[in-house]
Amino acid sequence: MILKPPRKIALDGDAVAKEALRRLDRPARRLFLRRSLTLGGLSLLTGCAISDEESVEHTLTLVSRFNDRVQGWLFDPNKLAPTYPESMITRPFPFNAYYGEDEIREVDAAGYRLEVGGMVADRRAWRLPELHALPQTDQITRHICVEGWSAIGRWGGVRFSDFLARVGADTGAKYVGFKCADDYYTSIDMPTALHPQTLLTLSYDGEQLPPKYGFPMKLRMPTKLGYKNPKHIQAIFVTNTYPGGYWEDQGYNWFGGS
Ligand SMILES: Nc1nc2c(c(=O)[nH]1)N[C@H]1C(S)=C(S)[C@@H](COP(=O)(O)O)O[C@H]1N2
Ligand SMILES: [Mo]
Repeated sequence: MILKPPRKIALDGDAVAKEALRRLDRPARRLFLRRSLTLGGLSLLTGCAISDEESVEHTLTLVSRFNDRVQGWLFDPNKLAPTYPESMITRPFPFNAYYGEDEIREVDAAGYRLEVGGMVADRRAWRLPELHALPQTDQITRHICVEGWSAIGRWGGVRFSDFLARVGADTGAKYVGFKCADDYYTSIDMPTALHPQTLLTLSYDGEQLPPKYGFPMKLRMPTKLGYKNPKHIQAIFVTNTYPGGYWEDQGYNWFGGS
């Protein structure tokens, strides 16, 4: 019988530590600035030994989750994102999705029901007119996409904190998750869900939200990057189980603050 030699991986500790440091967000990086981050230090930070390629990937994922925690600690629930005058609205406002404009989802208004689930007292589904009957507000804010563009737009709708209060959400829960009419999904932290500028939007620039911008509804958060703002929302759920997201599960940072 021939015994296979143990798989030997030349792991460049310095390179891994450097990559981890690069992936630490600015606020988290600041915490480490005075110390040099070594492979040993990384193991301490993430609580696991780093010995092969797989654990390198795992470690870098943990670094990203560590970034989430730091962003969560630093998030100020009372600090408002900048708002802009009407004259600064970007026209036309860009479209973006994980598919092209020829595949924009068309959601049927009459049959639409917003499902509400998880840690809420009232799991009744909502029809569009019921959402329009809630107090509405609007804001002109900047949307920042990690693909390298930003644009100013005007969205109107229901303050998400009002909606969460209506459905009797457990605001002590960690996450609010979203499922969309396409294959998109994402989730946010509860402090951001309750932020005064987080809106369940039904309109864009004074008109009913068009399909390209997420009809019938988009969650708009000027405190978060574009990919955290789900369009075509079909279900909202409150949970303590980490729900991830479409891009987040492919390596984008989960907190995604802007
Ligand atoms: N349902 C759904 N929501 C989504 C996406 C998507 O592909 N599907 N893309 C996200 C990304 S990456 C961006 S930048 C914004 C784009 O929104 P806009 O088309 O209104 O500019 O939607 C976000 N929400
Ligand atoms: Mo984006």
